[in-house]
Amino acid sequence: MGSIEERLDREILPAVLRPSRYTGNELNVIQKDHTAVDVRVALAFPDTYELGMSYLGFAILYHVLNRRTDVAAERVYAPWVDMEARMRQHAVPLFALESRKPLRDFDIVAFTLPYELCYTNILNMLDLSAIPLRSKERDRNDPLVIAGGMGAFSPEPLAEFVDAFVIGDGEEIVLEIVENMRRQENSDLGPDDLSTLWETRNTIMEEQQSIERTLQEIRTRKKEDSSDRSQSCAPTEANLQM
Ligand code: B12
Repeated sequence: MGSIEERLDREILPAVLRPSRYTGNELNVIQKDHTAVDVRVALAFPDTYELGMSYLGFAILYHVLNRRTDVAAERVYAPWVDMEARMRQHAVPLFALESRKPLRDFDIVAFTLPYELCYTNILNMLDLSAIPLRSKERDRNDPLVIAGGMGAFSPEPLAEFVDAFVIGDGEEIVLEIVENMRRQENSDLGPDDLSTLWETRNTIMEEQQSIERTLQEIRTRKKEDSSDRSQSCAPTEANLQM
C-alpha cells in the first residue's frame, strides 16, 4: 500500500483540484522534528485552505506557538470533496501540512470556530482522522480536542465533541495550555492520574451534564405549567353558568 507520502504523491495529489492546497511548502512555513519537541499542536481550520490560510487568528497562534522551541504547531484545513473522496479511497488519514503526520498523532488538535456554518466540517475532519467524535469516547491516547474563535462564545452545539473551549483572545492561553500539556508529558503521572487539562475536561463534562439536567427540569416544569394553565382556561361548568 505504501506510506502516506507515497500514496499522496503517486495516487492522490495528481488527481485532485488545486493540489497545492495540501502540499504545505509555502514561504515561511515552520517545520520541526516531532521527536525533538514536547508538545505537538495541529491548528485545524474547518474550511478550505483558501479561507483558512488568509485568516489572521490562525497566523497569530501559529507564530506564538512556534516561537517556543519545545512546541511544534502545524496547520490542517478541511479537504475539498475530491480530496476527501480520494483520501477515504486510499485510506489516508487527515494529516497536518508541515509534517504530513496524521492528526491523531498530535497531542492537541486545536480547532478555530470562525462561523457556525462550518461545524459539520469539524465532525468530518475528526472522522477523517479516525479520532472518536465524542469527547466521552476519547481517552488519553487520543489528542485533546480544543476550540476557540468566534463560535466559542456559544459552545453548546459542539459541546459533545470538543473537550475544552477557549473564549476570547488566544495568544496567552494557548501557551498556558501547551505548558500544562508539557508538564503532563514530562511527569511520571500514571494513566489514572488526571492532569489539570483532563480535570478541566471532566469538569466541563460534569457541568454540561448538570446544565442538561437543569434544562430537562425546566422543560418538565414548563410542560406541567402549560397543562395546568390549559386546565384553568378550559370552560368549567361553573364558569359557563356565570
Ligand atoms: C474578517 C472576517 C471575515 C473575512 C474572513 C477572511 C479570512 N479568511 O480571515 C470574510 C469576509 C471572508 C468573512 C466571511 C464570512 N464571515 Co466573517 N468575519 C470577519 C471578522 C470581521 C473578523 C475575524 C477576524 O479575522 N478577526 C481577527 C482575529 C485575529 O481575531 P479572532 O478571529 O477573534 O481570533 C482570536 C481569538 O478568537 C482566538 N482564537 C481563534 N481561533 C482559535 C482557536 C483556538 C484553539 C484558540 C485557543 C483560540 C482561538 O485567538 C485569536 C487571536 O487572539 C468577524 C467579526 C469580528 N469582529 O470578529 C466576522 C465573523 C467571524 N464572520 C461571520 C460570518 C457569519 C461570516 C460568513 C458566514 C458571512 C457569509 N454569510 O458569507 C462568511 C463565512 C466565510 C466563508 N466560509 O465563506 C460572523 C460569524 C458569526 C457566527 N457566529 O457564525 C462574524 C462574527 C461577524 C458577525 N458578527 O456576524 N468574514
